[in-house]
Amino acid sequence: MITVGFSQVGAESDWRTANSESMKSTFSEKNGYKLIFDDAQQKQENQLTAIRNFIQQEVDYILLAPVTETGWDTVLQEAKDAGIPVIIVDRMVDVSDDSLYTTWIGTDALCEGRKAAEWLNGFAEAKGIAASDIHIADIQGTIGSTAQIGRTKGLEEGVDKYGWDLVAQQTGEFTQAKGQEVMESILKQSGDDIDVVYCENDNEAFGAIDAIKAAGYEVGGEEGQILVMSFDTTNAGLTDTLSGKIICDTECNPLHGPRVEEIIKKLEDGKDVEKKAYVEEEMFAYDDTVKSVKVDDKDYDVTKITQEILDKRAY
Ligand code: GZL
Ligand code: ZN
Repeated sequence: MITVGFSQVGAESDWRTANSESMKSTFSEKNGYKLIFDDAQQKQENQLTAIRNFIQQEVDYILLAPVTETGWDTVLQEAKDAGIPVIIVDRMVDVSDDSLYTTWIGTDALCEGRKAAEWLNGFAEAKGIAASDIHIADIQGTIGSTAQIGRTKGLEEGVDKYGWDLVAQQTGEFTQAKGQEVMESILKQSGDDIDVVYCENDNEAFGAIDAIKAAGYEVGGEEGQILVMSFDTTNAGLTDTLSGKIICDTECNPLHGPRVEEIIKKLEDGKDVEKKAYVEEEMFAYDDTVKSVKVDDKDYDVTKITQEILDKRAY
């Protein structure tokens, strides 16, 4: 029986729930694992406590989904001194010595942000919308998390490259409630002048859409409507993309359970594993105005979402 301690960020989003279910169904007793699952409610101090508990319990592996990138060196040194391999899942840690963790498996948030910015440029060009007419509100994720850092950077590069106007930038902490609250305050400050809301995950988008409609505006791709962009492509997010409430949703795949198990099996067999493993990701949109985007000389298809695609998805 392999004992695995998993320190997870918290149940802030549909994405996080899908990730947790993937980890729990993979590291089940019938699969030969004892999983100790700790939910940190988005607080780093709870993760530090959980990791120290895992060390006390002498687990075989520590899985860490870090809420933010910094502040892990000390506790990871304690795990290393205890001879317990640490696998970083989803977001990245920023540590002085990368021997403090065995490997990282996750998604490329900067690429996701760049894809979304290229989609917006393609959409604006196709619709003949001048860059100077694009006023954007960025509802950021948890500040200091890899997803927020990469998605924000991707947008800001687009703002610089295409001359858009970044009107507001505020964290929605990846939750629906905070996303709604932030959207309400941004609309109060500059409602008539918001053309695009760049939500750094689906749950923020759900909240932002409620706030936009409550303020009397419409969401969608038509003239005078507010474009709501999002990330995660959860089932609820793609359902909103099918109706056009979300105009484009960039995938961030949460199903890391089987990938982490594959790494553990290799480690159990004494095999080497890659230090980093990125997961392939797609992009979906309400319509086919933009059919593909180019990021770092690589082309990514943009798929117009349909009910049958939605019905077939794993999450
Ligand atoms: C992304 C992940 C983010 C999701 C959010 O890799 O860390 O955290 O985008 C989730 O939905 O809460
Ligand atoms: Zn405008």
